[in-house]
Amino acid sequence: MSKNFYITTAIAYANGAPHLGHAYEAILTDVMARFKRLDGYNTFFMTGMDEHGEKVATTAEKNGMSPRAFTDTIAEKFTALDDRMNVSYDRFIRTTEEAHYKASQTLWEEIAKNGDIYVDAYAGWYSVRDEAYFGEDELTTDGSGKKFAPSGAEVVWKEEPSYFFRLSAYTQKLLDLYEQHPDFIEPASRRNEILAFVKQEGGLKDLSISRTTFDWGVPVPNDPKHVMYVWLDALTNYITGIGYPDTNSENYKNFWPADVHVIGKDITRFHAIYWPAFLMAAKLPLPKKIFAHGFINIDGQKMSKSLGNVVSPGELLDMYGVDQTRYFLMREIPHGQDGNFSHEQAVLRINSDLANSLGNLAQRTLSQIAKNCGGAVPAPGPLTDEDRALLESAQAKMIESVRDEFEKFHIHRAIEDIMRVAYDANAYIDKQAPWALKKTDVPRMETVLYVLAEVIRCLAIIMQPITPESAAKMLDQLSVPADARGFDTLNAAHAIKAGTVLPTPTGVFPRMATETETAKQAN
Ligand code: ME8
Repeated sequence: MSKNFYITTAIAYANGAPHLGHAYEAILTDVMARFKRLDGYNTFFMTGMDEHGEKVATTAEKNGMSPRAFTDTIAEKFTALDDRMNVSYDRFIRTTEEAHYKASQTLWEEIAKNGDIYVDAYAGWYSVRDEAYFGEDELTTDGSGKKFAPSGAEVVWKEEPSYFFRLSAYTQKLLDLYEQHPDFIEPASRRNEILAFVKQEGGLKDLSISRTTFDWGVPVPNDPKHVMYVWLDALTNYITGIGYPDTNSENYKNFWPADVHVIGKDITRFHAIYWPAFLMAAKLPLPKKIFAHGFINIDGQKMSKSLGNVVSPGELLDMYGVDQTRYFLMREIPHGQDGNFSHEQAVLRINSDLANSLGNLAQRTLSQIAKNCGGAVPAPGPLTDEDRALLESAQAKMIESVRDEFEKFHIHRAIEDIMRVAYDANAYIDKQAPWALKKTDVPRMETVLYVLAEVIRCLAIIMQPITPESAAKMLDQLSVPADARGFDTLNAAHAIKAGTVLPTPTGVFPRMATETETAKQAN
């Protein structure tokens, strides 16, 4: 039986071009999806666009376009960026798809059947930027009479007829869920926030789930004056994309419940409270985990249009390259915490880890094999303890610790484990000095180069999720067949074979000039 794995990103609002936060989330999710695929899982990775709601409708109007024509232009930007970043999604869902209307309306009807929807009138505060309702006690004022949501967005008073979801009935059920599945919300800091919110005095309040003052949304079944609250429709994307309401479809049976929804910390409440409550009401299984990543700051400051420090993903990809950008974001942003982007730090990491450590190791080893072993992997002689220790650390051992770290979304730690092997291999090559052995002990030189070729094979295989293109190049240079690149080959039984003919090596990870070097060149 194959093991299945279903992972999603949040679906981005179609109200502007993708920013670095979107790029980070797509890459993080892609790295995990690729890891699982290589680890033998039948994986489904979904990402997409959240196209309805007041925020999108207003932005489209400002641009003089119909919402649909406007969101088409935005969806194109997101898919182009994903494709450029090698984000290997299986499905890019758009909430304007016909199938999604059907799924959202069916989910609504199921919830209604359970008696959890009623009609009333909403009177309260709403933040269009967050597309969220807030209680008076959650707001702040600045003295001018304006009120603000915790995100800093201004709230407006809304009064309109509305359908409500009986969220209050799920307070205890949600608390039970968090208790029975302590890792349902990760990291723990986010879990604690949610617990505090659900445990608030009086429990959860019922949620307004329809709007009547605009029409850019999924019509409410049998009452088309109302469109669904955008979050109800948006969250449903996670089941639309795998075939809901056809619960007998192949994808639905394989992939629901999802293994993990990867989201940013600002939208934890919607995923950890509303989404499981809607699913409970519709009597559907719940996702296994909500992983909330942190935010990216620029040079220590929050990225914001008003601060003028918004870094576009395109700029980074142009400047550093795709794999380098992926590597840097995964290496620098610790599990679930905010991370910082700085140009200095990016260049430092790219040079020290990718160029000087991995790239240089491959270049030194492969050029010596080309020059001194006739371009074919040499045959090893008897192994020393040092040879064996290095080989073992790169073969079965490395994947074990890296897998453990991935399970916990500790990708920066997994990378540390991988880099440790690369540093050790560099120390080994320096100490063994195969270039000197060439004159004194050719069989030993061959053994050393063999050990290194095998260690590079393992490193390249395990780096595939993080730096897919460069890892593939390294594996091509070692003539590793395309069907022998899964994690099941990370062991001695699949070690590189002596006599394998290798193509002429070329550099994989170029070194970047630091700012001081660039400045010197300019003078
Ligand atoms: O919230 N750093 O869409 P969105 C890291 N449509 N991540 C960030 C970020 C930053 N600076 N800014 C935003 C929405 N994100 C809804 C989701 S899901 C059913 C509906 C993350 O375009 C954010 O946390 O505002 C979210 O996970 C994703 O980018 C899309 O944000």
